[in-house]
Amino acid sequence: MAKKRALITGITGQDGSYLAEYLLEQGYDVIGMIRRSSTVNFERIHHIQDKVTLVAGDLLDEVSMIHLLREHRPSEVYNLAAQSFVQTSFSQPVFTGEVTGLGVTRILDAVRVVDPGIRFYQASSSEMFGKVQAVPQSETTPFYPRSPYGVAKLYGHWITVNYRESYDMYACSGILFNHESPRRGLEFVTRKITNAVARIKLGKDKELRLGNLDAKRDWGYAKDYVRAMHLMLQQDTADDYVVSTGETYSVRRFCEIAFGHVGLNYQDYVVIDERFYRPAEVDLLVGDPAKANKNLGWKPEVTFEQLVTMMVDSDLQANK
Ligand code: NAP
Ligand code: G4F
Repeated sequence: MAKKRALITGITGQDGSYLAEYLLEQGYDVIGMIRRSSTVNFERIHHIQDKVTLVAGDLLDEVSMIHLLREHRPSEVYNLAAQSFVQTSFSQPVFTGEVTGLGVTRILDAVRVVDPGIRFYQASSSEMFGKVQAVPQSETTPFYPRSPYGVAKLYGHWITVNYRESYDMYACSGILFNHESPRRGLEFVTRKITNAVARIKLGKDKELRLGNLDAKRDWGYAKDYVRAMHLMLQQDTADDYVVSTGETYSVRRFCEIAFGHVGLNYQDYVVIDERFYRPAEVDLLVGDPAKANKNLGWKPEVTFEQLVTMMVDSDLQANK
């Protein structure tokens, strides 16, 4: 049987790197789309760089994607690329709309033009639930985004549904709740905390400045979540799925466990800093993963506590 071939946009990101590893394990040819920059940023994929094909393209440029789809002919496309940091979306709302919102139309349309038979995954987000209209949130919960990022993701979600319904394309939207790992960017709160815990423990820093400690998130492990992305594209019919753990914890609780893991009390080190508050906050996210569980047979394997301690241990090693 011919090898399956997948294109991943955002392969240099946290999820892209785990998904590439997973698809290689499943026997896929993996094509990774990277955008041009003056320096390479392959830290997350350097260990698999010789096993994947990296090609230049940008979500801002539909022509680049038409060319690379024509040349590489993937059977599956995973659109993970985005301006993904919520805080930045408040200071760069138009750019975020261009990449995270309209970028989805550009790649979907490139797929439609080149081969509408290509299966398509869109990285949608629990940020779309924003000011939540129900607890827990499921595929039928109404959306109410609270940031330019959330609004852009909502556009990406609906355009994916629209292309599925208009052109009979196999296009899925995965509504993923927060997922973290030792490869998480340092600007996101989990990695910011675990990196600071390591540096404080090693005597390199004295304090950690954070914003809202009372925000609650449904945090899972990124490696578990990329399995769900792949499963969504292996079904008889395309559909949308919530992917989450079903548990929620505050940023404060994350701090407690992370500092506690190295024998410290977070209250001695965390300083509240207004700069890290957002103009509009998402107070509580907790997803209901029942549909993914039932239809895809998907379940997370790593618990919240295992996730926090894994990230602290990794940052202790990296900061030595
Ligand atoms: P990430 O680490 O921030 O990675 C984003 C990726 O997008 C990077 O590879 C980045 O490339 C690429 N990118 C940005 N702008 C681009 C452009 N104009 N053209 C091509 N590539 C571009 O994000 P992540 O955490 O892996 O998340 C993956 C996707 O899932 C994102 O769409 C995110 O919004 C969504 N999501 C994430 C979570 C989560 O908790 N992690 C939850 C729900 C949804 P560079 O390396 O060149 O910057
Ligand atoms: O780690 P965060 O920046 O993630 P956020 O905003 O939930 O977004 C992440 O998850 C989304 C899925 O729901 C993704 F779509 C998105 O791409 C991204 O991956 O912030 C989490 C919470 C927020 O409530 C924030 O206000 O932590 C709070 N927080 C408190 N102090 C902080 C800080 N967040 C950051 N980044 N930095 C702080 O100092």
